[in-house]
Amino acid sequence: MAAKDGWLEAPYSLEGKRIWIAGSTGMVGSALLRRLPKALTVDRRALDLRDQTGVRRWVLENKPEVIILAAAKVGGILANDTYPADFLYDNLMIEANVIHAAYEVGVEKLLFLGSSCIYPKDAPQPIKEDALLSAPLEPTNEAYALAKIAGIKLCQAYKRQYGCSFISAMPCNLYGPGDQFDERVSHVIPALIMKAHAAKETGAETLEIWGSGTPLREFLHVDDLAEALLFALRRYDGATPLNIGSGQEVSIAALARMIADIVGFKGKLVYNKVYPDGVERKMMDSSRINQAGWNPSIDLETGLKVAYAWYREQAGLRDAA
Ligand code: GFB
Repeated sequence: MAAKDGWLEAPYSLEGKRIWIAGSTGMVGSALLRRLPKALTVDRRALDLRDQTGVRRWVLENKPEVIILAAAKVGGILANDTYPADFLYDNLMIEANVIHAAYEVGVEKLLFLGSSCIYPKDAPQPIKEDALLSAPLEPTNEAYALAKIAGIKLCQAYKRQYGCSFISAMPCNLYGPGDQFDERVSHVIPALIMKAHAAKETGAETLEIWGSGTPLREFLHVDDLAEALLFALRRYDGATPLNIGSGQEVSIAALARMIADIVGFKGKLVYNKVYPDGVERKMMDSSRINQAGWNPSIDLETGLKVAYAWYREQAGLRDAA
């Protein structure tokens, strides 16, 4: 039974449950799979989550009892701004198909993952959950944000109309092992790790940073997020989405300096204002989950070192640093 503010009096047990991690090859999904190695997974070549018939069939055949919906089309500021149709369509289809199939098969619990970009561009900071839909969105990621808002609303609607235990979590900007290292789609951390490493290797004198360097971002290591999601699955059953942030805010300029130092790039950082800054600030208020007992454990500098080590490892660059 849900007690105050959606927190359960007795935790929900995941022990022995058939848990499906939808999106198990992504950064968040693989962090969850490291913690839930027996979870059900399905390869994207075997099941396209945008295919309603395929998703319905797979879910009815595999009968998960718990679903973590970590599958999404994601990308950095430029990818979001360049491909709004893909970000809106793919994410709407994935969410609608998985959430409806979860209802049809009668799962005990579903956790949907959103993003801090669902909140208004000029939301009061730190952003509380009740800022949702109170003002216009940031234009560079409006399509993705609208899709994620639709996902939250689907969870709330199935909960209200059918009593489903569908909850949603809103992480801040994430990074860590399994991130997308591809300049066209990367978020800022993998992009700068990749660019700083290449600049060091080629002996370049400058490193190009997009935008002005002044925007502030809150970053959370994906392993911290995975712990928070398991915490929420066991302890939370509220309709209101749950903010999950690190509480640590940094400017893009300071982040770029940190990454350059970790990678060992000694040249100059050059800001290219042709590229968008995006929202100036999006620091979330995560006090609800903090007060319930979850707190992050990986500070940004430690996490960046781990992310750089992972990048070198997977790119076969063991001797490069
Ligand atoms: O991480 P990022 O792409 O996402 O960019 P957003 C964050 C900031 O870093 C922006 C700057 O101000 C960028 O201009 N930046 C500097 C760079 N250099 C680079 C670079 O080389 N690559 C990238 N990508 N950025 C995304 C949303 O917004 O955040 C998504 O578009 C999602 O929808 C995600 O919400 C978490 O924080 O601006």
